[in-house]
Amino acid sequence: MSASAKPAAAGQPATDWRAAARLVQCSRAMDALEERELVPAKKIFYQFSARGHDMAQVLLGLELTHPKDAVCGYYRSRPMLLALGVALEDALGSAMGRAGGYSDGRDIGVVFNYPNANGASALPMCGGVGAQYTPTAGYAQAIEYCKTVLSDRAYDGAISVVLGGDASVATNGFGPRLPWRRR
Ligand SMILES: Cc1ncc(C[n+]2csc(CCOP(=O)(O)OP(=O)(O)O)c2C)c(N)n1
Repeated sequence: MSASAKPAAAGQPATDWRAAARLVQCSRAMDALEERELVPAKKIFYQFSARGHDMAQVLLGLELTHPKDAVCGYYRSRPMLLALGVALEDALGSAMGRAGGYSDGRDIGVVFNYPNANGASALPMCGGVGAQYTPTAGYAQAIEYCKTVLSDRAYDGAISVVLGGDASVATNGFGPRLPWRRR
């Protein structure tokens, strides 16, 4: 079962508020289930609630309708991944270290890698705070390269999106990208 119900890709689609509400409620229900039952039962070892981040991520994720769009997030980015089309059982299975997650139980469950043949992808994430900015800048450069050097029209209009906490902008992963630090 997928929690996603994307609006039509053509033109400028209106927000599908029913899909958005369902995704936000799914995200909150998963956080609550983990916090109240799965962490106390030691069936999950890492829980990073996305509560309060969920609505903005879902609305942003539903807008990423270009097949070459990509987003890199961090450990609170599950609502975005649900909006991109990740199945609920995969999202939960990953956190529980079960088969069916992104790496069949070989990741820590809260960071994602979602190559999406049907729409926007999630670039590989990691738990290092600030590590998401460099791959996102690299993907933006790749979009520009494909458009201007390779003349690949498939990348016209594609964007590269990053999510991060406020403290992450103090890390070296973010800092070198600031223009006044470029020398
Ligand atoms: C490079 C690095 N340093 C420290 C940590 C430990 N750590 C995990 S979460 C966190 C706080 C990050 O705060 P912020 O970026 O504001 O995100 P928030 O969790 O508040 O949404 C820290 C320091 C880490 N994961 N990676």
